[in-house]
Amino acid sequence: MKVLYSKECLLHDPPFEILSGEKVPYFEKPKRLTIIEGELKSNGFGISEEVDWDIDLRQHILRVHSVEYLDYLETAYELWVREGGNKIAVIPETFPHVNLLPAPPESAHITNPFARAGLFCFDLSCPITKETHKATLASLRVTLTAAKSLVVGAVNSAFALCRPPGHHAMPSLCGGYCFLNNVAIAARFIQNISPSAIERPKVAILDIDYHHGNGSQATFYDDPSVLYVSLHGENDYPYFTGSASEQGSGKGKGYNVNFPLPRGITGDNEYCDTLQGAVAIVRNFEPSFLLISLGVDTHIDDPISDFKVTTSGYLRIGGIIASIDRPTLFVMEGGYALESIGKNVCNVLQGFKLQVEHQ
Ligand code: Q9C
Ligand code: ZN
Repeated sequence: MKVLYSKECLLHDPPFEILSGEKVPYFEKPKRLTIIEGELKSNGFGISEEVDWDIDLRQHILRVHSVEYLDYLETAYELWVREGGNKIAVIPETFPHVNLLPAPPESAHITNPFARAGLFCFDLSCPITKETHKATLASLRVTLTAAKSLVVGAVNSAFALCRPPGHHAMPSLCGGYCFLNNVAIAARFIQNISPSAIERPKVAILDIDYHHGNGSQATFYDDPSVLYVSLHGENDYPYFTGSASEQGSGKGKGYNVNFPLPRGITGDNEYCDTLQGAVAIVRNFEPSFLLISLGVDTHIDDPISDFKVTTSGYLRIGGIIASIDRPTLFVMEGGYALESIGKNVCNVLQGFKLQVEHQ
């Protein structure tokens, strides 16, 4: 298991977010990463900070995100401050709600930085600070470096220890602490750098973050070459996606599978039973590569989520994922219980390793 990490991921550090109408300290903190790093180190995992500077991020980002959105992420902070916005961070104040509009907005013509803050974002959990984009690019570089080592066959499994996370980020929207969709970009990256012998290798994304990965789902909704399977809290954030009836469209019909699970009562046994079913679907797809959106916000102590998975439950979860038996890239997503986040992530990887050695 190769673990990739970059200190630049720590640069994104907004002081607050608005949660349930309250101004609270930002949950998606840099400390999450340093705690996990420490725990992995004390459990014998080697951690590499050798990111691959040859990877042209822009080219790969633009396979998933729009050029207008990338331009927004690059310039939002500067233009916002220049127009008198607060120096701490860009935070939207108006959203182009569908019922507010006579017609869809022509984003290229909307230049007011306050309007753009709402145009390219769907909630209040993505403040853009001066350093946000630098950290976002570092997070993606960590992910793609790890993906590359899988594709070239240097390793059979890797973990991208990175933040900000990605699975809520849409082609032209940030939201849910996410700016660039690391896993989605990695899926396209893998398909494009794989040796031409295998035409467009099939990639499966298994999303075990507590929240539905609306951005990953949207990116591949009509694409049968990328299977998206998610387990998540039913009717919880991001609220408008994640039902079992969302199964893909056109050629992609059947290649999007959602498992919403009940809030408040889903513990290790219920979770692992459903995960076994999800894993059977992934195996049946016969992907060349497996990407795991690894969130540990399913933990019983998570402050913003509502499942009851225990720290030892993550050992089982890792083992079940290993039974898919494909080259596997874990990419860090959510998880906000700081006292247990290190052990929880470590247990997924340990459970995976133990099962791999066993089979
Ligand atoms: N009551 C990830 O885990 N606020 N993002 C939700 C719920 C945003 C979570 C409020 C949560 C985003 C990557
Ligand atoms: Zn989450």
